[in-house]
Amino acid sequence: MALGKILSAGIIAGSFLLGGAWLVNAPAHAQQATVKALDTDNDGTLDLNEVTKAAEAAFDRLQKDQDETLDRKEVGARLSAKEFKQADPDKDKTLSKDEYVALATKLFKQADVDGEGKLETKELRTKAGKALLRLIR
Ligand SMILES: [Ca+2]
Ligand SMILES: [Ca+2]
Ligand SMILES: [Ca+2]
Ligand SMILES: [Ca+2]
Repeated sequence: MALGKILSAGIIAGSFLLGGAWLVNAPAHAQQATVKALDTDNDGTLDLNEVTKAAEAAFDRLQKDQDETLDRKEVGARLSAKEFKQADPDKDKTLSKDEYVALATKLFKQADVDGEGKLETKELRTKAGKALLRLIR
């Protein structure tokens, strides 16, 4: 077999392997799927407008008893006890929609390391970015 042929066979086998690895890693891409669903203008990043809308939608979805606030139970694993406390400045032990959106906005600003007003994939992988995604998906 000519060297060229062996090489190209190797490259083809290699790309099959890479393709397989990508499929195996698919759950890790769930984050990208989330971003895609929230990225309404399809520019590949999340801006504050998109994040705010997603936070409001998540709030409506989570608050099942329709009392217009989220209690610890409704928030579930999205926030730790400490995070919940910090997000509740009026200390009524529930989060209003304003408090929920304010928290999302705060995390957005923390995650936007370069401060250009958009979160890219890399920034969504930071601690604040992950916390934000938990909150809004
Ligand atoms: Ca966008
Ligand atoms: Ca409620
Ligand atoms: Ca509150
Ligand atoms: Ca950014």
